[in-house]
Amino acid sequence: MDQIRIRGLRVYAGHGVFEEERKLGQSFFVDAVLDTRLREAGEKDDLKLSTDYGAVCERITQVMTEENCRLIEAAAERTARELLLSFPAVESLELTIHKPQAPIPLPFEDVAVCIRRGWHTAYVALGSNLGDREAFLKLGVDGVNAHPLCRVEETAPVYATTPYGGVEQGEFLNTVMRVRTLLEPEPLLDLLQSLEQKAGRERKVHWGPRTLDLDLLFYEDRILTTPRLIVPHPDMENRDFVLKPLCDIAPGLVHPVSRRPVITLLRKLEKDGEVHVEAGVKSV
Ligand code: A4P
Ligand code: MG
Repeated sequence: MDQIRIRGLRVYAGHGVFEEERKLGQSFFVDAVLDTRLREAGEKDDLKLSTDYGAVCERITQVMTEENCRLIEAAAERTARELLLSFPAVESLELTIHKPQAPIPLPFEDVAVCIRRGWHTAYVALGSNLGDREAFLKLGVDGVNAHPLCRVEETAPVYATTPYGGVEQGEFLNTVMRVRTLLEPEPLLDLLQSLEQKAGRERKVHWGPRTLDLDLLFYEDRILTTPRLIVPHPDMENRDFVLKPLCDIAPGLVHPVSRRPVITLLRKLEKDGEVHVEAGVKSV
């Protein structure tokens, strides 16, 4: 991807473990490499289509000086996050904070931390078959969108679906949303579970009725297995109520394990498997 590069922005700030450092301050130097698309701005010669590097320098200075951190790691983390939130055309960035006057009692030229951070794309399945189902799906979408580090980019149509999994229970409503997020997978799962709780979800029967179920289907093309999280969602291939809305918003998405596009998985399931989708309902 194209880049805007800033090198050696001097910021006088009070980051440090020692009280003296916090009181007196010192010079820090910041380098930022911003990954962003520049072609359109270049072709049209229009600043509005790019990211204003002057504004980026001002934001770095503001964030670095408004709160003192003990560690430059923390200052870097805060600054990277605020830049990604303030400049939405920046997809990811590399941020380096140099502290050449760090209190090290030995001759040295420079010490620095360098971090890479960026937006991630995740797909989340929503399901409800208890109570005001549409309102619970809306709670899921709005709840994710209200988190400061998440944006819901697109929501698929809602489908009425017959229950899958052998438990006798009411009809479901299902959909899928695409989320742009700065959260890592486990904090994103924490958010999803907190919203399930907010919807009054009780975990009684495995695969049983629920006010709101939020499952993480994909997180970029990462393959994860932790005690709390399996990504991609392992049973997705058998669920047309997941694949159908997913294909409405991302038919070409490639499953990183089977390496097949999700539209191929849906076609196969529609041909050989159980069908649960009844009808499209409406948008959340
Ligand atoms: N977990 C692991 N991986 C993930 C992931 N990728 N996303 C863990 C979310 N959670 C993940 O889930 C159990 C544990 O899975 C969580 O604590 C999390 O750490 P749960 O929601 O607490 O419990 P559950 O109901 O037993 O399982 P689950 O997986 O939510 O149920 P399913 O598999 O989603 O099935 N029929 C229709 N038509 N539509 C439906 O939406 N849903 C189910 C529920 C059954 N039948 C359905 C539908
Ligand atoms: Mg679940």
